[in-house]
Amino acid sequence: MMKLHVAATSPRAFKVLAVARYLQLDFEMCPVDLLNGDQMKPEFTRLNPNQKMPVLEEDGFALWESNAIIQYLAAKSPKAGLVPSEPRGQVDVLRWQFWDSAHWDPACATLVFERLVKKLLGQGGPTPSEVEKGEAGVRRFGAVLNTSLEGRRFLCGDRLTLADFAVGAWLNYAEPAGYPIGDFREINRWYAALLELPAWRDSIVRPPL
Ligand SMILES: N[C@@H](CCC(=O)N[C@@H](CS)C(=O)NCC(=O)O)C(=O)O
Repeated sequence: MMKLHVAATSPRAFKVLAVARYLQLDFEMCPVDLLNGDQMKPEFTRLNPNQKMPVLEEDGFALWESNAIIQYLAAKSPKAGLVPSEPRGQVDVLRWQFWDSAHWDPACATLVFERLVKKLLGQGGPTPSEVEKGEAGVRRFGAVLNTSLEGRRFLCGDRLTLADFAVGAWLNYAEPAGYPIGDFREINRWYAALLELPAWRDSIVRPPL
């Protein structure tokens, strides 16, 4: 049985769980308690030397990096169409996954960390310069996302793909982490459509991280 090692409140875990549920794959959920330092334990470090979740484990195969994990999940159910079959469609999905890892994830994660996680860790209030950096990133890359969504139902066109899961996952924290996206109407319209997916709604776990 495939195992998913996750701290379910994290957007990086969310995308993995939501894709697995959308595809109706069988899996065992193995909770990783980050506050308790589970990620530092030798048995977890053997799965991911970076000591970070999520990790997929199956028959001696361990895969880390959430965007790689969802590619693996999608490859198990090619007919579901979360990755298009033709090359340009495939690289469009990959493009948004790389964009997420390089730009969107770091910007959103900065605000989630400063405004929510620090409180949980007892590390005091947000650092203004970090909040400014996170907000600037969300505004800058959010503008790109907003424009890219114009005239299309989902991020890569009219069909739901992995790109929607990868990029949209961070929007689950838009309100509690105060992302400055109120004026981005396309993003808000798109996110409302994602929330209509049962697999999406069922995978949102609060409280934050
Ligand atoms: N790029 C990685 C990031 C994974 C990551 O940063 N996970 C965090 C939680 S959201 C973690 O496990 N942190 C534990 C630590 O750094 O000690 C991915 O997308 O899978």
